[in-house]
Amino acid sequence: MGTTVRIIGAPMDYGADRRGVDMGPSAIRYAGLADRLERAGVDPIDAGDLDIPRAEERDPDAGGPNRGNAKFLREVEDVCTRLSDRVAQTLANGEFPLVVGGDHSVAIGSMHGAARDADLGAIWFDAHADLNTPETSPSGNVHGMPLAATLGHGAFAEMEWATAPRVREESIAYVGLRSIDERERELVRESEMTAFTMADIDERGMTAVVEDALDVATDGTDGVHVSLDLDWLDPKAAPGVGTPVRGGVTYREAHAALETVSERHDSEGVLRSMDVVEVNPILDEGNETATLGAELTASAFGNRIL
Ligand code: Z70
Ligand code: MN
Ligand code: MN
Ligand code: MN
Repeated sequence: MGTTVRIIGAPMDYGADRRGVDMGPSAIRYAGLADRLERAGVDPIDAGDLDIPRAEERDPDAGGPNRGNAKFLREVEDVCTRLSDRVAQTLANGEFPLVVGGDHSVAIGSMHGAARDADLGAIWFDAHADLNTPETSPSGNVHGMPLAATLGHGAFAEMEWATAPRVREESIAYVGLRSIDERERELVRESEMTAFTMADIDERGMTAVVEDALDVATDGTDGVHVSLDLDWLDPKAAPGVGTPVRGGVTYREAHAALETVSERHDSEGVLRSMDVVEVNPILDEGNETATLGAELTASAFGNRIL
């Protein structure tokens, strides 16, 4: 019997400036996510979407005393608290949680849930470092903060719903970093996280870099969370994202990366949870980015050419 993969839709767009990522879960489903997973050899169950009120009905400036510059922090807290419960429940049932976003702030909830009963490593496939806090964020967008939240940086230290004490800096690896704020650069340099930039991929090749990232995320942990932000890819391959950044990974490199993850999972059972985020169907061309999100997820679960 194959792994049961529970698809949890999180159509949240509180964390980003441009509307549209809330349609990501629909677009990724329409691109055949469940069928592709089935062909990859796992048993998908679509658990539907979390209930998420529209941003227009909410006040971006509401939220606790440490809200700083973070927009919709109260709403993000509400969604991530429910998502964390869902992810933890899914794991307790012996199923694999696959969170489909939504903007990247959903990762706060997925990691919080996945790290309740396990020391969790993480691989962050993203153009961005996502290490801002309510104090340091230049945009106030929480999708630029999920790793800071998980690690309990700045005001997040007081937010139990966000911080996951069992995720440690030394178990986190970035792959494909290329757009980083000045304060984030200092933090990444000072931290014990491992950062593989686009330059590392150019120099060493995707497969070697992802093997190293897997070593980092599996060393001393009980499992790995894979967080796939579609803006990791070059805008030519993935135009439908809120924050396109030139010079990203190619279609083929991306598949090679997720195939490398899946090969390690086949031999060592390392994967624990995953999210696929930041698909914006309004900005997409022919649902291409959503399709790529579905394809890459299937690659992570063992889909192969032959
Ligand atoms: C910038 C900020 C970001 C995603 C953009 C951008 C962060 N560092 N994250 N797109 N997914 O506003 O914090
Ligand atoms: Mn991100
Ligand atoms: Mn990003
Ligand atoms: Mn341990």
